[in-house]
Amino acid sequence: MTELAAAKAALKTQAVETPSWAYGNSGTRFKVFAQAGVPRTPQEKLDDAARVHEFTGVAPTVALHIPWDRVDDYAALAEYAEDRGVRLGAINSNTFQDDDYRLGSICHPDPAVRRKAVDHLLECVDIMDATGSRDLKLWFADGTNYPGQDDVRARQDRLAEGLAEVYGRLGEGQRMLLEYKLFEPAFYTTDVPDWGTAYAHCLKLGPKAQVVVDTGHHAPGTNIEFIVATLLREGRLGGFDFNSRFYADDDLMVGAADPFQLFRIMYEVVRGGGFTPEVAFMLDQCHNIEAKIPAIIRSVMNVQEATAKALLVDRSALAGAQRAGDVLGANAVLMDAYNTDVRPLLREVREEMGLDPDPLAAYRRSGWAEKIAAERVGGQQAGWGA
Ligand code: PSV
Ligand code: MN
Repeated sequence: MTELAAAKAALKTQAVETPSWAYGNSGTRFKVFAQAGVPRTPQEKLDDAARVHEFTGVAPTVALHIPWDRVDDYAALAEYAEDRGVRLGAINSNTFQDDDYRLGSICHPDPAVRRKAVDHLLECVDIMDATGSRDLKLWFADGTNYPGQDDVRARQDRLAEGLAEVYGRLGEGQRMLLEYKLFEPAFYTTDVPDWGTAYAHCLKLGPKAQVVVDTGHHAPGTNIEFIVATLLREGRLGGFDFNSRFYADDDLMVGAADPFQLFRIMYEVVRGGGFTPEVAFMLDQCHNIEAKIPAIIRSVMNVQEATAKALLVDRSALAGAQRAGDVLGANAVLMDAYNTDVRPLLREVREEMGLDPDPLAAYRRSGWAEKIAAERVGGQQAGWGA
């Protein structure tokens, strides 16, 4: 197989998971802007996600967020998804929206609050049993705002204890993905602020505990691809929450702020053998001012473009230049791949998959946006936090 054919074959196997919350209304702490046609139910979110998969061919699963996507019958929801050609993906827990969590959840000083948080996580594993989901995604808003507010070491002990209980509940083939975030909502200390802390906890827990890299959760200037390379090397990269940031946790479309960074990350993924189903490629985005479904399609396409460029890196030429200490030559190999216009290649890939080569145009022509705007009238629109 030529290198191009191999790249095409790999691109056809790509899977990008879309987040249920990206289909709902979102905003900032200043304003949530409502949009016409936004889903009112988890089922309607799945209807929209099915369109993204229909037009891109590479978005077969949808992440749920509990309690935002709470339903009475999760097995029925999984069936609903399958009837529409998609599947339910990671279950995202939420231990940040109750008044009880003012001082934290799993790290809270009060054991009763910790119990409540861990019970929620255990409930999420029950949901995974019903949906057939493999991954439990854990992000904790836990931390402190003021020096001295709590014992930061004791908080680590509480975290370890809670995580161990949930780990013990994981079934065959299930995993927990521990997500880190530098700051926010806590402003002084965060209990899982970085990949090192997440990795240390995962290492103690065992192989079913993996680190998830949310691209928006780093300090400016952080070399994320190095973190990716390291976690892959250690067998602990469970997945990504893709999005873009200019300033902090902006949750903009992946590849919008820094497509070169996304390429560098995807190159390390490919280089490190991470382009497999063992690594979950998820979006974690909020489309506050732009139309949601086209923005999600655009995001999936941005991931495809970065992946295609990463797959096109001439690895043997690169290795040769690196061995020879040819600094400029090695850099040129990487830049050649990055500067390749892969859009014609991806159009071909889509045509070979029986898809329209232009997913955004195909979506626009489908009339789905007009249909949902006309039909989804009344009821409570889904929104961040609802
Ligand atoms: C936290 O900022 C986070 O990235 C976590 O993944 C949450 O589950 C998600 O955002 C909620 O949008
Ligand atoms: Mn995230």
